[in-house]
Amino acid sequence: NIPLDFKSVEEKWTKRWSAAKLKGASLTSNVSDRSRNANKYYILSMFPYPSGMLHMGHVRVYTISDTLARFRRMLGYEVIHPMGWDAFGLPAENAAIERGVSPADWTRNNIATMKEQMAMILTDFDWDREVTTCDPAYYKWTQRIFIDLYNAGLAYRKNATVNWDPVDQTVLANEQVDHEGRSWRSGAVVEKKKLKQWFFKITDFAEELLEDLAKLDRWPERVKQMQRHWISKSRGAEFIFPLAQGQPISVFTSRPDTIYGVQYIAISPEHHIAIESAKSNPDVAAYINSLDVTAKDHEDRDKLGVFTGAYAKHPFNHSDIPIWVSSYVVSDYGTGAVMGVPAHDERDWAFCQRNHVVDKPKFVVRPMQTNDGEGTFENAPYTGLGQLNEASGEFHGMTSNDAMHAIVNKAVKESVGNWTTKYRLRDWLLSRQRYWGAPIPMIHCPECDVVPVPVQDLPVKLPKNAPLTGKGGSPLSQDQEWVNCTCPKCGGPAKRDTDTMDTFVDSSWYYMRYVDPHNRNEPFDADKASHYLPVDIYIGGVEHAILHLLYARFLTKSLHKIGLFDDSLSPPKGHAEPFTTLLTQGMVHGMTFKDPVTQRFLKPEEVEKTPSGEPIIKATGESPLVSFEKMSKSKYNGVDPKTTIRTHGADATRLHILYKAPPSEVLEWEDDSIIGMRRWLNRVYNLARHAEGTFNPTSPKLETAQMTKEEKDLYRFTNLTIQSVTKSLSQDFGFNTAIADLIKLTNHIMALPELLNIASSPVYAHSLQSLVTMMAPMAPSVGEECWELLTKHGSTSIFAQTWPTFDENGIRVDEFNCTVQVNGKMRFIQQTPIELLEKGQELEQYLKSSAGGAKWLHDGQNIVKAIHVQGGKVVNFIVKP
Ligand code: ANZ
Ligand code: ZN
Repeated sequence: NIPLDFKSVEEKWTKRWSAAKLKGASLTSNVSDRSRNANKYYILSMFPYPSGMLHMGHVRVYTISDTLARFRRMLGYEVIHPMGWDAFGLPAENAAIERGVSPADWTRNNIATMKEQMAMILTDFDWDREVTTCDPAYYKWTQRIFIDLYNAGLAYRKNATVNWDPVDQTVLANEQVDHEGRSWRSGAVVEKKKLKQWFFKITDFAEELLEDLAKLDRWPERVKQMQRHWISKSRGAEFIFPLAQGQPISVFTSRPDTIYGVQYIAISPEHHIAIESAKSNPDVAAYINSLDVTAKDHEDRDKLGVFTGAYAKHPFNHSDIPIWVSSYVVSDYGTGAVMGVPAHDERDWAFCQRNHVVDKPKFVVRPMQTNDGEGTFENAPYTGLGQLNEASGEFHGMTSNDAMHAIVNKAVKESVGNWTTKYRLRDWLLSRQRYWGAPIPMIHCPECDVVPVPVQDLPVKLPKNAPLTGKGGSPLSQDQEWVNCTCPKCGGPAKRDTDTMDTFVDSSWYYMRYVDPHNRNEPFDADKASHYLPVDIYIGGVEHAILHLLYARFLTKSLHKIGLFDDSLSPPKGHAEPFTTLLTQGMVHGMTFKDPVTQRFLKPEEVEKTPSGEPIIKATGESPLVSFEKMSKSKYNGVDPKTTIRTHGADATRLHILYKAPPSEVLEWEDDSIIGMRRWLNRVYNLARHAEGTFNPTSPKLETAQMTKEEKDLYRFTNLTIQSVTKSLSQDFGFNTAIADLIKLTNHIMALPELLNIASSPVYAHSLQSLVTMMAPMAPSVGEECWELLTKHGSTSIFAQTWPTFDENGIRVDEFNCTVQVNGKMRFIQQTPIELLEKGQELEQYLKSSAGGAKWLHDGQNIVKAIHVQGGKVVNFIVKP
């Protein structure tokens, strides 16, 4: 056996592949012939941010998508497997601020580095489809899409209280603020600021985005649940509370049965009545002003409120209801006003107690069984459903559910309310006061207000000279030459919008650009989009479950709606969903050592291994605590893909990634276990070397009649392997089981008595060919090398081979007809596996447990003996009565 020199094998094939590509993909030419009329298969891995460093997480995604792409091509699909760069965003701008390099140069260099790293893991991306979001040739179309959405009424500008990140000096979308009120990127506590901002009307699609989740049967349930929760649909009622003068206040409630328990109304500080009231009421003004100052301690702020001095009328009993202002009422949910029912709502209870709104909660619903729950503020609100008490007049005695209907019916009749549906989903705020993004292609004219940049003037390129300081809002506004322009409508002096778009806009449509990346007239050709979309499988991190995946769904639906493409050509019809299957890969965790005494994380060099392989701390001789955790600098548990590939080779690294855990689970990285994959590659390589010169490629299906018993066995084993590996790779992404199956096949081949008798056995050739072919998508360079050894030099690439087909005949076990007699009388004929011929007792047992046996040879009978005739083709059971 010769050890495989993986380094030179990798180098050799990387060179050959790129040479072949340069010559016009001659390497896989017969693949494209084969797929001319085939079904398309669009494999997409989430494009990376060009940070300059490929980490193990990247290696994992790209290994998965590359394996699937090679596999599907061999199956005969027209595969597209593109790659690009999510290249706008803050790190480039921060690098510019810190180190004075231009964001464009920084990004370009990082892309070059990462491209090399991607080549190191032998990925075969369609580089002719590459897109880079910071390239004017790309963001021209991002801007065009913005204008299209604007023209369709799906982009609009409004004054809004926005989330302001004081560290990154920019506005954040709601989705980018975590539940503690911190920025997803900088971690800073987010402040509130009032700014005029651009929004996409994602709320127009709230129902569709929610409904269509049901169609995504190949998405992880967890991701769909997170989206459902984010959109959060709520059924309830709206009630109108008239005022002595002016517009009435409308409230949204999920509990119309508590209408008689209303003791106050609370409106958000941004409600027009609050703003109006602040003009004449200094207390209200002071309260509202205090909100900006104390913006940081969310908690306390939301418990306080102020009485406006005004009253509304209860819609049914016309009693006076005091109107309060409090920031616990969210301005952009429901109607921005709530009917306060302290007796039955936790928050209203707490609010009343803290601000002394009323003396005593008014209970209107009691639990069905008991009288519990009524009392003073010393007790607790009763938030469950139940039965209405005498406080609800004509509804006294009804259950909550019945009362809700009766009460809303009455409200409808009296025109003071109705059923309604609300969503928690907010419109997508996309203005960013940063430099490194696509400029918003709008012009502000003192005469004409907002005017889109004419399409023929796109792209609005980023100015080269904007000062980057990270302080004080939009850098673009500092470049006066860039800002001042002419109004396209009236020709007067005007100014450009100085904000850039949220980078999530760039990434919400990149997979559409991939289908037609060089189009100079439109974002993409409608027919091409209809052909290639939706993406068949999308692979990426679960951290994008809401933001990116929801935005992408919204963009697909809105572009579909305005007619940029028609998905009716590609199944499933009328889908308007971007990604059919979603595979969320798990994280890669690194081996982490901790000192059990000091609890300090240990560097790998502080730990050594005993001869038996146990880790010990060099300094103390003690055993460290060992765990697997998310890789991080502070835990010294990072693994650099480059080092691993240099030590073990790209193929072994890929195999290890695929073998160690199912793709959606956490992968615990252990360098040691790569050795197993190297050994396997070595074995396959040596099998191929042994067959060099004598191997003849075989037809996919062989005649079993002439085979020896060993050949039949091998053929059967091979076909079972083909069947299961094909299923693993095409249906459940069980790469680990596929590899395990292929290792078993390798062992089976190696255990054959006559390893060398290859030339004479097409069955053996078939097995070897199948093994090497099925291994190739996962271990491409060793796959090629083996194939070249087998087929001699100058032949075509293994990736131009067709995937082995499964031969149903090959797994059929041979059978014979056994004639069964009882006391010499023929009773039944039983199909019996050939192995049981001449196997006295085993054969008898098999016949007894057959259907015929159950009838004629059942337990109660006393079988004395069995006589085997013709070596067992006839069996005569002698039974005593
Ligand atoms: C009266 C009431 C009585 C309520 C009761 C609840 C219990 P979901 O189900 O999440 O949609 N609410 C309405 N608009 C609000 C806003 N803008 N800011 C803060 N809270 C608001 O929640 C609906 C409930 O949340 C509504 O029903 C309202 O309080 C409150 F026993 O109205 B409820
Ligand atoms: Zn104008």
